[in-house]
Amino acid sequence: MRIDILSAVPELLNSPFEHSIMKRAQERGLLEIKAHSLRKWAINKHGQIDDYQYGGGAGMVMMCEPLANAIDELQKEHGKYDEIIFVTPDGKRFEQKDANTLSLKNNVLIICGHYKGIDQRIRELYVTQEISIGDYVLSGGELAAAVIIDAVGRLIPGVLNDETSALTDSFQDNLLAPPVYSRPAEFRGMEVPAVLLTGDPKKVDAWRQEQALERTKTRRPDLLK
Ligand code: 6GU
Repeated sequence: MRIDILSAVPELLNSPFEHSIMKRAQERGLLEIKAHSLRKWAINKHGQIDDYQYGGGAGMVMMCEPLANAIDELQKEHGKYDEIIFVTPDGKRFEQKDANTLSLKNNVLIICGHYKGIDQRIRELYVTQEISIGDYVLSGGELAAAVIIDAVGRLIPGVLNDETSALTDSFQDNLLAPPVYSRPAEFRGMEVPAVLLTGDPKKVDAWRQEQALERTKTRRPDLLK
């Protein structure tokens, strides 16, 4: 999977993909991530990519031409994108099932907005999905893009070593994950639940299922509807 990102501040995306699972995904050739500075397509030598909004009001808008020229050039170079995603707090809220769907695509572009967002005509002409990562406002789309790429990247087949581990994540079956324990068996007087020490996989599975259900009931009853 190839993911291009268009951003006014691509430096914000320097480190999130250079460690751990995202690093491994790229090393294995399963994921290619490239952040592009929108300033490369600025309308003048001052690097301008934003302008005042028609109708007045506070906040700048990211202009049509830099975005359109960037997208056209990138599509000429890498082929037509399967999805062109604009990350924005007024988009559809991102969920695990969206990560699952996106992990099957080959070629995706993510546009990060800043200021008051991007010119509406770019949204209508190019964007195929508008995604928000939650009901709060970030100062730009870059951290949201990093969240989406991390959630999607780890689902690409071959990225996780233990293929089953994505299947037991919270949300994959609309349940939160159960508690987990590691050594020692007793810590500050607190013991690991005895069932986990039985070596009986059926009992362990049943306990985990019950714990997952219990957690979901108390913390996220909305998931059970
Ligand atoms: Cl995608 N962008 C920004 N700027 N803020 C957000 C968001 C996105 N999702 C939630 N808040």
